[in-house]
Amino acid sequence: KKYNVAVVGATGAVGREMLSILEERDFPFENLKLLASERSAGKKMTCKGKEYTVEATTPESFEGVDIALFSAGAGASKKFAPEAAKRGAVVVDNSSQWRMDPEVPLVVPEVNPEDIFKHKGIIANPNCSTIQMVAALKPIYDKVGIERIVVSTYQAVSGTGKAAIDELREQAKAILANEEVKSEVYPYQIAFNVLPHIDIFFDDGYTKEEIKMVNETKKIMGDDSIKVTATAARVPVVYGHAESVNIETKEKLTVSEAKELLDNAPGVSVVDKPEELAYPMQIDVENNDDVLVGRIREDNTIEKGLNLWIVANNLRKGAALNTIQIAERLVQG
Ligand code: A2P
Ligand code: 11C
Repeated sequence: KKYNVAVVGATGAVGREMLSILEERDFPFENLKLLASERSAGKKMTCKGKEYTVEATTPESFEGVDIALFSAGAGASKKFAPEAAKRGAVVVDNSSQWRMDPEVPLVVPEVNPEDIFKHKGIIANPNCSTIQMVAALKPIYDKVGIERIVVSTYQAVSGTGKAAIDELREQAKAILANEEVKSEVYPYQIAFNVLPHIDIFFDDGYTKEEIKMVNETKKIMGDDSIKVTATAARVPVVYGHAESVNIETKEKLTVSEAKELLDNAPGVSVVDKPEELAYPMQIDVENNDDVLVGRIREDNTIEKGLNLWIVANNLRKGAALNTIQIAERLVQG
């Protein structure tokens, strides 16, 4: 069977990756509809060698659509995902809009694939920094349990979107040319700088990105008792998020046991040979879909603890690929 697929936000940083991944993985689509805002209507884009014309998104865009892949921001998802679902499409939504809705499954296929089939028209794709962390921690959780997670992130500007990629490149050029630096996407210069700030601030001092990691981890793992605390930072990197993750496990897990578990985990690769200076880096995931884990060490300050360094491509495993993997499971039934 072949499906009528719509990509909402097709012109964006994640939408473009979605088109590449639909092509690379030969997703069984019959018709493909590329949707974006009115600004992009009429623009041409190609997928599997065929040219498509981008259309402005309206509720009627979803007539006859079987699967709608959304990555056009929370506002567009709020407005259009229910319209798509109402017309019989299954929405796989990459925005933060529906993730914590109790009616909406929040899925990482390596972690909780069974939740896909509980959907009522909308399935949510988690935040990129959550996806790579839970994909790596799930095998450890299943084996020895996890009491507490302390995570600090080093996130690429592509997580913000295309405008932020342009801003980083332009600022870097301006600085090297001794020209004036303009910051429009971020409140401060991002080139040659690090911002301990992703998404909006809440009254308690945490950012929304940090709280997404806390809440989404519990929901995906199906365990509210896991303690999670996060600090999210933006670094001047284009593709790939890195995370320093400290975990306290319920039972003891040695470094070699952890390496073996992770080596056998789907979608995860261990890159951890300090003697050869082999560790995961953001430059390694530009063309690698796996979640890379390295720097695996025992935390000697507690009885049962590990430190890990986790890196993945935020636009692919963190967004477009995970979304399409959900759609693949959905059509496999
Ligand atoms: P457009 O290119 O027409 O602005 P990014 O995350 O890279 O900034 O991309 C955001 C994507 O979401 C783009 O494809 C953008 O389209 C799309 N988009 C933004 N707002 C809307 C909206 N209200 N309805 C549909 N698509 C939207
Ligand atoms: C970032 N994690 O890197 C964000 C991007 O909740 O879908 C994704 C925001 C979200 O900026």
